[in-house]
Amino acid sequence: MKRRNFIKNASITGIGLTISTSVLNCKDHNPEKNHNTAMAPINTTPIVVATWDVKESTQKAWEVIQNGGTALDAVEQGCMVEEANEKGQTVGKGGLPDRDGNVTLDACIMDKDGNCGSVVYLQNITHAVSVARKVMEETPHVMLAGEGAQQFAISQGFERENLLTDASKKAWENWKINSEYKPIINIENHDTIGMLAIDKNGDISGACTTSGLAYKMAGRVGDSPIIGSGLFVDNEIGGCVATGLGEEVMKTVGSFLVVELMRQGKTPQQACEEAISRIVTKPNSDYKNFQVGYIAVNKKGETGSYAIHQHFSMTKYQDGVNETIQSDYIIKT
Ligand code: SD4
Repeated sequence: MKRRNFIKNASITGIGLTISTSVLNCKDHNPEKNHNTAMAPINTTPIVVATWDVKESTQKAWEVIQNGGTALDAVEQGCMVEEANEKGQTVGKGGLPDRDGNVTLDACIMDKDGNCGSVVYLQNITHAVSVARKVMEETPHVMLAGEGAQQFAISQGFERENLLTDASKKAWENWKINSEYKPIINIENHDTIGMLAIDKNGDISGACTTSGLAYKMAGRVGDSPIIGSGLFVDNEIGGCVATGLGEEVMKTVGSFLVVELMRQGKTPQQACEEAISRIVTKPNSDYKNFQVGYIAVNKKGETGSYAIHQHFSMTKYQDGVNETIQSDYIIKT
């Protein structure tokens, strides 16, 4: 094993040991010891947060919660708004295709009990997040891919649709003229939607849905459907979702890292900053040329968001106010 890889692996193991020890030492995490002292929810004030400026999506999720729905219903239905929006070229219908002209979707969802479902390389079905939920609820599996995922979706009543809109086809045809293979991260407009919500019971769920990198290689899958990378939720601690260059999020298991940092006592903001710093400080990191952004919420309803570059934003619906907030970022020059 190369030394660099050895050091990386050793430090990952180190984190694992720290976590296990803290879990063992913390009586709040020991179900046996706490048998008669059920943990009261710390926060019962609903909140919805999402990556980028997606106020219609957070509005929908908020309404679901106000009408008595669960955080799980809220994140699914909130994400569905953007998946159906043909003008959004990074999610669901109208998403930009891979370099061969095929629109392929990645999505996942995770509930308060730690259940999760995911679809990767899904074609011809608009609501990837809902298929992910069906994987979670109707199968013994966590992840379905490609043709199998599509067949499963159809068996669950989803309709086959052509997801490549005229606008996205045109953009792809223009890209092909100078088709240097260089997948683009959109750092200025909205992108992959990741959403976290706390419902009236104080329970947390999250979801993430995307068409992935524009003009990616056929078969490429990013972080968005990978539990622990694009999304992670622990109902005792909080949740995190990621956007940006999925390869870099996967290499650091970003969303899981943020939740574990919150478990160790960091605020959501501090945890997001630390996770971004891990990417930027990696040896030979090419961080100047890619974007990664995280948003997080903890059990108290405190939030954080942080990115490598400027122009990342988080939309937050809390106390009846639906607003998009520019995130702080690490590269100031
Ligand atoms: C991916 N993380 O497929 C997604 C894309 C994205 O901002 O979020 N772009 O890597």
